Amino acid sequence: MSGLIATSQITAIVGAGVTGLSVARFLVRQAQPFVIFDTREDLANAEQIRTEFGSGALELGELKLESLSLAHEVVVSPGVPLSSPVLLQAAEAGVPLIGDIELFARHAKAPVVAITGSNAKSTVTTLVAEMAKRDGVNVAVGGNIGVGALDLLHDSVELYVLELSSFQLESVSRLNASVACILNVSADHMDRYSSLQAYHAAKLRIYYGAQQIVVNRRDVLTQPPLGVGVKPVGFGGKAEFNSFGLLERDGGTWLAWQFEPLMPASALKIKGTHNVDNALAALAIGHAAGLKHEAMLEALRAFTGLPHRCEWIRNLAGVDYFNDSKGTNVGATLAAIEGLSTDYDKLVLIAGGEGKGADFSPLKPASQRHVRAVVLIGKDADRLAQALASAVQIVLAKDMADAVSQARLLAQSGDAVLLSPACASFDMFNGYEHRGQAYCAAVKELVA
Ligand code: UMA
Ligand code: ADP
Repeated sequence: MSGLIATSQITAIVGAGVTGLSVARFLVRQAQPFVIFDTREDLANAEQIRTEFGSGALELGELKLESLSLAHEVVVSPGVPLSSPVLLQAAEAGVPLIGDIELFARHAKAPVVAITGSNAKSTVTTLVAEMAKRDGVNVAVGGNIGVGALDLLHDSVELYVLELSSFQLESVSRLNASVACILNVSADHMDRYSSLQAYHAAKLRIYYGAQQIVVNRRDVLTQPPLGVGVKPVGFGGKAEFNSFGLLERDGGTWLAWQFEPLMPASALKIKGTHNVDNALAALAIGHAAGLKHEAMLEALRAFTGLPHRCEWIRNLAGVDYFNDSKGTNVGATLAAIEGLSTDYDKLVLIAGGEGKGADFSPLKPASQRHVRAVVLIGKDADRLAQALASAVQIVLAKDMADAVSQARLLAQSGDAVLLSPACASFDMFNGYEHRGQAYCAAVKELVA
């Protein structure tokens, strides 16, 4: 480790992104020495990092075992697979590999609400944080939602609400959350995991040491492993004991705690039946965290949703246009199709991009039922076309503007056009926000 004295007290931080820099700031506060490693030789903010943390605090280029094995601990960023050969060698050499969430769990003094799932994490995390605020709780929200968890640590915080990815959970030994929830499990990141079981196993780590557990009653993969010994609170499906579910009242559907109606589903501003599930999940998590029902219901009534998640953009010629650019895997797109289909005659779906090794075939039955036509873009357009062949009309588009204009021609009054790609965006865009913005711009440019 050039620039720092090699002692067993040095922490190696792998990755100089949001996580790595939050770890560095944390270690500065703890007066602990560290070196940040990043495999990108041309790291754009390298000089800024050296100015902030010292000239010897950053090493760029290939990770080397000689460097890592001098550390007493290696804090690995979530985007760096623990299965990288050099990390495996470091672990074999006896150097503990941890993540920022493990460090966070060691130091957080207030209760932690931990939320994972293949989809709906950001929506539910934001909702729970809004509920806590309405209840007068000083809440800090972060994790996979874009804010390093260690940046949240503060003595004044009364409740932490963390969105956690499978990548972050892989490197946690015992989170000890006050409330832990897996919202749903469907295949994602199959380019990183050897199987759905391996991905599922990473998600299940959220339950280790949890005082309360919230599960999706309609998704068996969200159940804790045998032996966890905590009776879960449930959400989803029909009203049931110890659960937040749905019941019919006065000709409408109501969100309910056990058999007590709380509010009509129609009072939610977020669209689609999948968002009704998200509201129930947030209620169950907030309830387990001890939040007052009244405050939680106020938050639900006010919440208009996050951008790029089944976000209504405009109506043109009797057709509603939705931006669900954050639908980056098959499960998300299925939920968006099924969630919106109840309100429209048919959908015209815009999909495609970088498929992350996904099997697209589960989209076929829902497309057959609810989709008039699919307009495909991006690297895996052909794989999607093969998976959906014979189920639905398929059109290929050269870019987003072309996709939107083709979708407009295909949609009929009473339909909705839905961008929900079931893919990551990096083959054509800088991220899902960029892709969503390109879609919104093209939709807004359509002339009446
Ligand atoms: N890097 C290496 N070697 C590698 C791979 C990456 O050195 O082999 C370096 C990169 O050059 C870069 C840094 O590591 O400088 C990036 O680290 P990272 O990919 O772990 O990303 P962070 O910026 O630390 O952001 C991470 C999460 N990103 C990922 O898990 C990929 C962010 O989630 C999260 O908000 C942030 O920590 C704070 O917790 C984003 C995400 O895409 C939103 N998450 C995935 C998802 O939601 O599907 C899991
Ligand atoms: P995440 O943070 O897990 O990616 P988001 O709240 O950002 O979750 O939503 C991402 C996408 O997941 C949405 O754009 C939508 O396509 C899909 N989605 C939302 N709610 C659900 C749900 N309850 N089940 C499955 N998919 C969902």
